[in-house]
Amino acid sequence: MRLFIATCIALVYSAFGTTASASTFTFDTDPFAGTPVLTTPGRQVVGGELFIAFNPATDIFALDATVFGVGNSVLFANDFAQNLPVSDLNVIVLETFDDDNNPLTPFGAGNAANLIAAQITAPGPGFFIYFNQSLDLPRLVFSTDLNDNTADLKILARMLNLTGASGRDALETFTASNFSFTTEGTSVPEPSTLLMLGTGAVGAWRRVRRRPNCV
Ligand SMILES: [Ca+2]
Ligand SMILES: [Ca+2]
Ligand SMILES: [Ca+2]
Repeated sequence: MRLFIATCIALVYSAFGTTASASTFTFDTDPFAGTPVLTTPGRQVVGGELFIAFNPATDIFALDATVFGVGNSVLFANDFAQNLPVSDLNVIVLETFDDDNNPLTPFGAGNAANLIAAQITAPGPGFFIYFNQSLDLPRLVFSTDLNDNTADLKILARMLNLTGASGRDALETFTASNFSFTTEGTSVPEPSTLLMLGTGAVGAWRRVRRRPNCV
């Protein structure tokens, strides 16, 4: 019996492990809401990003295609700036980690965006991941126009687990599978509906909790 229970616990743990290791990070709200960024001339970089742990082997960024104004298809490249395709691109993982080989001028989101803008020639919004030299970790960024070195930027996330040399090495393992464009933003429920849904969800959870068939 003891062995049986131990086996059950092990199975539960392994099932949990599988589920917990695949995370989806959803971004479906206006990145510049409440800011004058888009009507202010030149580039502004807006922070306030999510602090996350991201596993490129399993995890996904779910990005609302309507909210961000991108097409329905992820057009992906993971490369050094000078090797990026010049068009048909809306998600970039930038393997270039510095633009002047000088640590006294830390490589930031603006530097990364400039390298990308210099390479590509087709206008359009998009996302990029770059390695921030000061923070020593990668960040996910939205650009209103990847082609334009004055486009506004919103930092969406920083990946706290991908620091240092191993974090830089991890960037090359990102693929298109780590990104999903969704269209949920077109059917976001009204706040009152959300409140009702929330109450219902809590009720459902309580009903599940009261079920006696859990051993
Ligand atoms: Ca601006
Ligand atoms: Ca530098
Ligand atoms: Ca350009």
